[in-house]
Amino acid sequence: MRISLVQGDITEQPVDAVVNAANSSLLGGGGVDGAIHRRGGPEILDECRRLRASHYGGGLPTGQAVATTAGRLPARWVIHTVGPVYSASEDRSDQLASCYRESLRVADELGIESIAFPAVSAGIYGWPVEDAARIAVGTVRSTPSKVGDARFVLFTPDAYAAFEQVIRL
Ligand code: AR6
Repeated sequence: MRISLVQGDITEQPVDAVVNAANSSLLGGGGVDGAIHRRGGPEILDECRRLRASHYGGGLPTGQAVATTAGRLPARWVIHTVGPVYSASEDRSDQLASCYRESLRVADELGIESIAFPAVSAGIYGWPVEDAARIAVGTVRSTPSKVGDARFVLFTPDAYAAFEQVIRL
């Protein structure tokens, strides 16, 4: 698997799947979630609503991932995953790692070749970006998958710099 970094907006990535840092309601929100629904259009929310009704009435659990159409995005699929809210008193790293592992598992189920990840939990959910980057890169590197092209798409220069530090190691 080739792992690369891009600074920019994940909604512009022409990849098979973009990963969304969603919340368990699957009904949208701010940050990258808001951007994906805005740019992708209502088809994504329609499918999220159907998934809630059929499988996730209680919400998509933290650390899990599920795919929908990508609507009008230049991608084929959106893989929604729910990161943990950062806690200084409890180590939730396994849940964050699970987001990346489960997204890759769903990607393999779909048979896709390229995937773009945001820095899950590193925005509204408050995860320190250096630590989020270490978990993200470490997990994607160590997870066996048939995906050939995995990109981390970082919105801010700070997030890009943090991922760049980690990826060199
Ligand atoms: N492309 C790539 N990265 C982005 C974009 C974008 N268009 N927009 C923001 N980011 P966040 P979380 C970065 O807050 O911390 C939502 O309300 C952002 O700079 O989107 O997992 C959900 O519904 C940060 O580095 O996700 C949940 O309620 C990273 O994406 C909650 O926020 C993640 O920030 C999830 O919080």
